[in-house]
Amino acid sequence: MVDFSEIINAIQTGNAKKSESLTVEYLNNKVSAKDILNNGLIKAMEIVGEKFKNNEFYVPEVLVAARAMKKSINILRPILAQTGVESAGKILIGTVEGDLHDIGKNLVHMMFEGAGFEIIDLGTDVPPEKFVKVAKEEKPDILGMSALLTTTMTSMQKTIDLLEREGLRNEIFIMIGGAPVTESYVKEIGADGYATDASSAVEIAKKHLNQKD
Ligand code: B1M
Repeated sequence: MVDFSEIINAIQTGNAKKSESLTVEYLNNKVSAKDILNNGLIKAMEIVGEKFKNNEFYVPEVLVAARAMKKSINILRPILAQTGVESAGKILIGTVEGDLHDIGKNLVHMMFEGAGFEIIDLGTDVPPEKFVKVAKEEKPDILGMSALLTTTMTSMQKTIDLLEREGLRNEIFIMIGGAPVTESYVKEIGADGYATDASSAVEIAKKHLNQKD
């Protein structure tokens, strides 16, 4: 059993150089990319997520940890693709139309990436038509929408309505989030799930995908 405490520590402290060099070192020592991903990178981001939830970490710490994790993922990605490691699920994510806030959405993206999900990130100001077009093409397990403005959160409803009209609604688990979004808004617009923070978003997604299996 390989001891991944060094890389877990490097990621948690946002030491991207160390995380990168340790990843290369593990690979040179014939540790599998899958092992490094599951027991090093994902483990580290789980701890970061937990600390964020408990207010032991704030946004800057999460961002630097995610950046370190990304350095390692970039090294592992081509190897993982070759060895056909299954992703935890596919998520299509974006900030809704008219809304340019993306700090929270990017955190959600990074936590999903850290948890082994395949992410398609459409960025900000994403109109319902774009969400639906890409959902048709990519067939994600989950559609995640983020909104920070009370004036733009209505676009979530428009996206769900369009998915419904296009016959895709029941194929996809729809998650929403962002400061003005509430549990009752989920029911109001007919979404499936809501999370107050990035690590809870991953927990909810995993729970849903496990139930589906
Ligand atoms: Co804007 N802004 N802003 N802003 N901005 C707010 C949101 C606001 C509350 C400030 C205020 O007035 N007190 C207010 C909204 C009022 C309202 O609608 N109720 C506001 C406004 C009005 C505006 C403008 C209209 C200002 C203007 O131009 N007059 C304008 C709109 C531009 C536009 O979008 N069209 C605007 C612009 C901007 C900046 C560009 C300057 C900048 C954004 C930069 C960027 O994102 N790249 C900005 C910022 C930074 C903020 C504040 C200060 C911070 C938002 C943030 O990043 N929070 C914000 C005030 C505040 O919140 N204190 C404010 C940190 C982030 C980690 O939290 O995004 O909530 P959050 O994400 C969390 C959770 O919500 C959750 O997980 C994340 C991590 O834990 N989550 C999800 C988020 N998405 C999720 C999705 C999920 C699950 C969980 O599933 C899919």
